[in-house]
Amino acid sequence: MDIESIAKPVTKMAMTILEPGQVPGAFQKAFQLMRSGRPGPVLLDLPFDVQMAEIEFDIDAYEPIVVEKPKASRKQLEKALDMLTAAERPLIVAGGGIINAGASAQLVELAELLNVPVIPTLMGWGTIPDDHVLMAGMVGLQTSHRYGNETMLASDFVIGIGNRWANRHTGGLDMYTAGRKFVHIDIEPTQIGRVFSPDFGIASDAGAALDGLIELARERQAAKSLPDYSAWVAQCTARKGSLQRKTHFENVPIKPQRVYEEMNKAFGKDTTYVSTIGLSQIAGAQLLHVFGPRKWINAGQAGPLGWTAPAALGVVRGKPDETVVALSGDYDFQFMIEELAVGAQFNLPYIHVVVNNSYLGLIRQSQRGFNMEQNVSLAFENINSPETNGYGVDHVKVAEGLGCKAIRVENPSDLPAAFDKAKALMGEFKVPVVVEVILEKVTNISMGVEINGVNEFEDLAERGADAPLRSSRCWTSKY
Ligand SMILES: Cc1ncc(C[n+]2csc(CCOP(=O)(O)OP(=O)(O)O)c2C)c(N)n1
Ligand SMILES: [Mg+2]
Repeated sequence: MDIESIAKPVTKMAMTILEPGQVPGAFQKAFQLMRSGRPGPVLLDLPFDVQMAEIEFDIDAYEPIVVEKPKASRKQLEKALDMLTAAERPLIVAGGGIINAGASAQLVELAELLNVPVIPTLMGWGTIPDDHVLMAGMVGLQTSHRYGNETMLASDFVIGIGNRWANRHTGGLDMYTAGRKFVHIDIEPTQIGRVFSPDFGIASDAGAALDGLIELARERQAAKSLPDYSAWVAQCTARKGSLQRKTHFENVPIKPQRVYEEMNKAFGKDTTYVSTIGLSQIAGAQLLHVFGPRKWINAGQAGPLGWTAPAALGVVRGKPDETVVALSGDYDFQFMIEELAVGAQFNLPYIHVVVNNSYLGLIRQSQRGFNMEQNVSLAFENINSPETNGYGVDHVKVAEGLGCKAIRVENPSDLPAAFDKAKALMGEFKVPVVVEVILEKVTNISMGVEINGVNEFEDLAERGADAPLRSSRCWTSKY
């Protein structure tokens, strides 16, 4: 099988090593490539005869090839900062490159020095904590906040750092770019100008750029030459206070918005969420709160169904002392459900919230208007598990059969007790604990095709009690 050709489009390098003498060099190259620029996988295929061959190799004399990271120069950063400070309503778009660079603290420091609001992307979520006064909301067509989109539309300048202007962040480019100037900083030079031409682009590691910008901002602060953005920040904060979605629904079957409200209540700021795709990814990003880098582990726009469970196991392994909460739709969960047994076998405890709408909900929503809903239902009459009540697979039985613990919730008022019990079970049995929430089957989650045209299908928050777990510091007296 020609695995090299199969893997090429989804790796940074794919190579079948045919000569044993090429092994050291191929590994040397592979390690350098996977770590340079935007990190990513490489594939080395070792045929059996190459695996078994003996070669001359002196490990003591081996040197890895240095991973070079481009660094913005002072001159470039001066220009970027001049452009920012010439603006009246600037924003920083913070991408996942900042997390990769381990530079979230510098991002917050720069934002505070300049007093400029920050829009994290889906992959940059957590670079600035959700309850920080300068966290201005996420922007986009799906995983975004109402206040984030309004703030982007009100801005006149954007500096993007470690981001890629993904189409679900920008929506239509005319709407996204009209009336504002852009600076783009990314580690990968070919990303600059790929989506639209910025007014100024810099190829740089996000951490190096932030360090340089902080130095300049400090100098200008000392010289009292930084503009005062407090009025603009106050406008952004007011939008954050007034443009919320309602979460406090009491319906049975449960509305998804309520699940996220209860999750925000049940899980502390140290929680790491893991999510992949579907309406749960979208609604989760709209309504959950994330308070630090690497606390939102997400497949971004790739969205490979089934990723959540194995990814969560990896996160538990990587962060053994932290609370890990995975979030899946019913189909995402079923895709790799057998991985739960790995968690049971190796004592990898986490809570897996399964929001079961008995539908491929995102697909159903996208097919509205085509009368195709019957093709995407996951429900069946499970006559041997009548308690599933038309919702198909008995996830509680399957999870228990795989050595895990599981709880089913059908009433929103039972959610707090279920999350408490899940935490206790996780502590006692050291296995994955599934909390299956039976949702209403048909829900449409906010989305649209332009950032000024996101459709809201549910009621919006009109008073504080409608959205009691909004980012508290930023909820103004309007309600
Ligand atoms: C491997 C794979 N196949 C197909 C898709 C397309 N897809 C995206 S969301 C979705 C439905 C997901 O259903 P579920 O996990 O129940 O989530 P819901 O939208 O109902 O919350 C599908 C089929 C995908 N992202 N990945
Ligand atoms: Mg579903």
